[in-house]
Amino acid sequence: MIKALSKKVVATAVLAASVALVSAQASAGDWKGWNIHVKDYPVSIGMEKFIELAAKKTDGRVGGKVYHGGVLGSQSDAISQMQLGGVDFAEFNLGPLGIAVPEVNVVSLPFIFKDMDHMHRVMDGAVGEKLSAAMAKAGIIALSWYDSGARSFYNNSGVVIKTPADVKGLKFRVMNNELFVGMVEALGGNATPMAFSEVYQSLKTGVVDGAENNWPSYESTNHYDVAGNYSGTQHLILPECLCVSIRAWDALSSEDKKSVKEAAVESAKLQRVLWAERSAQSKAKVLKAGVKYNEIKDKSEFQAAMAPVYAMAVKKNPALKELIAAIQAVD
Ligand code: GTR
Repeated sequence: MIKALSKKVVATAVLAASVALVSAQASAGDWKGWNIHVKDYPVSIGMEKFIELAAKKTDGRVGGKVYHGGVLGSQSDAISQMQLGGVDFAEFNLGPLGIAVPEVNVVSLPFIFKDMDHMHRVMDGAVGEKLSAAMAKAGIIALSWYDSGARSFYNNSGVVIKTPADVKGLKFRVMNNELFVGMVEALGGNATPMAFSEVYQSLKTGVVDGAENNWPSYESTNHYDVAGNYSGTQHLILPECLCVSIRAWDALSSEDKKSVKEAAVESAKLQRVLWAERSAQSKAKVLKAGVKYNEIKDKSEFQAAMAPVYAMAVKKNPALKELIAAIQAVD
């Protein structure tokens, strides 16, 4: 009896707390935006543009603030926060998002995209729509796709990576997703998932020998200062998304939804232009600072080594098979 009563008391308290949480949520004019990047990064400028346009197009019914530089936590924290209602909009890399939305893992398969243009065609087409639908089921509404270039390995051990054999024995930081651990292991290296904010220190103190990222992130985080060998493996071309929480989205009228979507698409157009510019600038800056860069023209050995990663992904989630075929069918 006492047990039953206390259960009821707990249930009532939980209900009260969640009602309080819901009512404490931001109104549409006061959205909280999560961003991992520094303020002058293409993603950051795109997000500012998005919220500015959204306000303009909805006569101020939608508005908010972008918190740059990861001050609201890591991407993994922000995904949970978005699902719980603590974050209203965000710009996520689809790599770590695969943990919350398994279908999204298809874009984290190394070399799945031929190049940036191919990735754009896929994401702006039917596969992009399927991934959006899967994300919506997880409480995350993808409004537009942002660029993040191609990721390559860099290290602080003076190793010039030309073939998979060169990766052997090196320890790399990867983003939070077991597929990325599998990717490095398939090349004979070791991998440690770690938050973005911890990578600089880990490279500096030798906790890891290297990491992998695109030119702008390699430059904006100063990783190039502590890991000066950059090898152009270009193993991952990961799209990013500008997203809003389903709670924030559902609270909008259909007219405002249309305006917010338009704002997001316009901001993505700007972000893609800024991305291309920043990539060239970042590359030039790090090369000038003394980074040793080697291009890898023939990537076929790296591609071939990825077969176990594809096998692992499909074994875990057979639905990926169809999505892989759909991506490969896009010219
Ligand atoms: C960047 C990406 C971030 C984050 C980061 C990382 O290129 O834009 O969202 O994923 O890489 O390596 O953690």
